[in-house]
Order: sequence, then structure tokens, then C-alpha cells
Amino acid sequence: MKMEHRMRQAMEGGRFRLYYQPQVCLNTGVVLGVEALIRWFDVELGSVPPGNFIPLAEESGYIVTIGAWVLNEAVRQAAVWQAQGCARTVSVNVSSLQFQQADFVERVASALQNSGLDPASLELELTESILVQDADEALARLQALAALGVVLSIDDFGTGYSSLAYLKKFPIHKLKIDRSFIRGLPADESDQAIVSAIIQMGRALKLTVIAEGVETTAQRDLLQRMHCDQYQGFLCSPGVPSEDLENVIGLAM
Ligand code: G
Ligand code: G
Ligand code: MN
Ligand code: NA
Repeated sequence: MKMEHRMRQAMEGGRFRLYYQPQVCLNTGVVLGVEALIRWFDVELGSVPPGNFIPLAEESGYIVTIGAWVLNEAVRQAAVWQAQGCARTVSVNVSSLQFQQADFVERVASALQNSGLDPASLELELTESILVQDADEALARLQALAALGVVLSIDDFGTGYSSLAYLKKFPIHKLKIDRSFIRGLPADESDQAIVSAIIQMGRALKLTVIAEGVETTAQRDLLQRMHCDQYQGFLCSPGVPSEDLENVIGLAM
């Protein structure tokens, strides 16, 4: 069976779920937000890792359908947390094709409106490649999203081909340092230099900086000394179902 057909069946059968990975304040240990990560539990194939289907969904265009579902589901869940009195942001990964839809901004606006979620509680994770393609169109779209009040972050920061000029040009609020630079910490001196430079630049530009892929206390402690704002990684928790989140957050540090 073709993968796209399987994805369509899985979507119709409710076989996709969102898991949530905490984003932790390095100063206080408080969980400020979570990143929504899609999971596919197929009737026949079992658990299909996102690395195996997101690229195919991007090629076939089905990512637009998946992305719309992810956005609405994440916003719905965040509105539930908000109604429970829990201030917590939700970060949603946005694919290039999804961002390029003519009505992408309206889709975000209506997801917010339908749910009643405070726009400041929604973060959109964009990759550098999104900013490189058709920069004028991207600028207009980002300005419209920023005007809605949503937070715009650059995912996998430092791994793309774009220039740093976009940090000046686009209304970006947050940088996510790619985990390839975190892996070598605390020992690797090149990684130290790169991470430290990103943090300092982020601070100077008044951006929030979050480190991805933090797995050890030594990495976390170094990032804290470097004045990084937040971290995300297996040290706190992998992505977990919403019902397990309170448990994980109770243990966060
Ligand atoms: O979720 P990890 O746990 O395995 O995710 C693997 C890859 O899939 C990462 O690059 C991540 O950004 C991407 N990914 C996870 N969830 C989503 C999603 O909802 N939308 C998109 N576009 N990518 C996602
Ligand atoms: O591309 P993006 O940054 O959205 O991808 C998130 C991916 O990173 C997911 O596959 C998630 O499971 C993975 N991830 C999250 N935390 C860690 C970590 O501490 N170590 C490693 N190796 N992967 C992580
Ligand atoms: Mn991400
Ligand atoms: Na990333």
C-alpha cells in the first residue's frame, strides 16, 4: 500500500496523536511550555517514527493535512490547559509547504479563535528554509502572524543555509539551538564556542534562546552558566501524552 494512502487511512482512523515535550526555564526549573510532537500508531505497522513519514508527507503534500490537524489539536489542548488555570505555551512545528499555503495565517487565526487560546500561548517553529524561499512573501506572512500575537521561533537554529540578516528582517522571537551543537557539551570546545555565541547574539537581539537535546545535568548546568533561557531534552523528559505531562512536570528541575 502506498504510504500516502496509509497516512490518509491513519488520519481518518484517528491513529495520529500528539505527544508533548517540556521546555524548562533554566533559572527556575519551571516548565514554561511544551513542544507538540506527532506520533503515528498504525493498526498494521505499529508505531511509525516521524522521521519515517514526515519527509514522505512533505514530498506528497499530505503534510498540509497533517499540519492542519496538528495545529488544531495542539491549540485545542493548550486551551484546555489554559481553562485549567495553567499558563503554558505550546510549540507547533510548521512545514514549508504548510507555511506556503495562501490561507495559512487565516488557519492560525481561526484555530486560535475557535479555541479561545491566548495567542501568546502559541509558538510556531519555523525552519530557516522557510525564510529563504520567497523572502518577501515570508516576511508579509510572518508580520501577520506576529500581529496576531503568536510567538515565532527558529527551529534547528544554526543548521540551515540562511544568513543572519533574517534575524534583523523578520519578526522572530525565539531561537532553538539545534541539538547537534548541544551533543558535544560540556567538553567540545567548538560546540562551546558556537553555543555561547548563539546565546550572546540572542540576548543582544532580545530573543529567547532555548537549547534542544539536553540529556545531562552537566549540559544543563553549562547552559545555565552561559545564560541560556530554556532547555528541552531527555534530561527533563521525552515527548509524552498529555495525560502523563503533569506527572513529568512534577519531577522537572
Ligand atoms: O518527534 P521526533 O520525536 O522523532 O521528531 C522527528 C522529526 O519530526 C523532527 O524533525 C520534528 O521536528 C518532526 N516533527 C515532529 N512532529 C512534527 C509535526 O507535528 N509537524 C512537523 N512538520 N514535523 C514534526
Ligand atoms: O526537529 P525538532 O527539533 O522539532 O525535533 C525534535 C526531535 O528531537 C524529536 O525527534 C525528539 O524526540 C528529539 N529529541 C528531543 N529531545 C531529545 C534529546 O534530549 N536527545 C535526542 N537525541 N533527541 C531528542
Ligand atoms: Mn521542533
Ligand atoms: Na529542532
